[in-house]
Amino acid sequence: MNIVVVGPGAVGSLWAYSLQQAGHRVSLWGTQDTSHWALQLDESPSIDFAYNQPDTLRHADLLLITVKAWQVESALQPLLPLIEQETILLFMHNGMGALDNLADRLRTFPALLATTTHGALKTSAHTVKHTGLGHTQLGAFNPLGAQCEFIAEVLNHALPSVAWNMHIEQALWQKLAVNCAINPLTAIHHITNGELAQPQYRQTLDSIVTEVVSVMQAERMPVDLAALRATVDNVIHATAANRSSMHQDIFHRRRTEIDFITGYVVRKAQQHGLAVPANLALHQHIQSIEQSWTQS
Ligand code: KPL
Repeated sequence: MNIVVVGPGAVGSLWAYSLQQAGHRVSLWGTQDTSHWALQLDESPSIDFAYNQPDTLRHADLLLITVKAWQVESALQPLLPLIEQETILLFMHNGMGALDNLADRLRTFPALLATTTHGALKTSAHTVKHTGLGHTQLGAFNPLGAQCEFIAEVLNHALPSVAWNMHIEQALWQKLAVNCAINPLTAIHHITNGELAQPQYRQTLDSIVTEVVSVMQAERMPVDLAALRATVDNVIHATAANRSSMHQDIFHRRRTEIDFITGYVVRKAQQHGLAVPANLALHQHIQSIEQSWTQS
């Protein structure tokens, strides 16, 4: 397939490299002013990718959009007039709600949503490390996307394991709950994911997850509080040495995904008339850190 990876950060680069290795014609689209970009995955040889070449968009069968949630709209708007209506759009990012304002414009394209637990780290502009094996789930964002189940097999061949999920919203909510629990707390306290296992965080983690579950129930998402709480603990242990993406963003003074993680839960809670004080406090705390950078 002709594949363009839009936003080749850590996860995008991991997929770009793996898909190219699996025999696809992969190119990159990003913010650099260049026509080629070399990428190296772990100890494998470096591969040279076409970069920001409009022809690759015109011939794309698949756009894999791996920019951050808050960049999705601005990254995609200028590309839509340049691609064919048959081009499949696959979105992979943390958080929810990034496509809310785009749904109408995407109606004529097959659009898919994915969530992955693969760990990836950009160790330099041209090198990426695959820090943890994971699982990827994808499903339809719109009716045209529902006809693209075969993409799961394409991805599975390149970077297993991948499964099609008829209820991708449920998987996205589960991941959202994990991110609500881990990301803001690790960012605020400057700690690794594993340090959240310390007893002083137990009460806050319980409150965060309980609130997210109440919103999920209001959204009619099937959910089990004890199972979700156990999932959060499992991720804390499985990624114990990691610094969460929000922790890294705060450390590097980059805009975080808080508005699409905790902020999404807060907005949904307001719509349902539910109180989510623990999540609200974390949302405000991260926002105030971000605001302090523009003021200083
Ligand atoms: O998705 C993550 C992130 O850092 O954004 C977790 C699961 C918390 C792993 O670090």
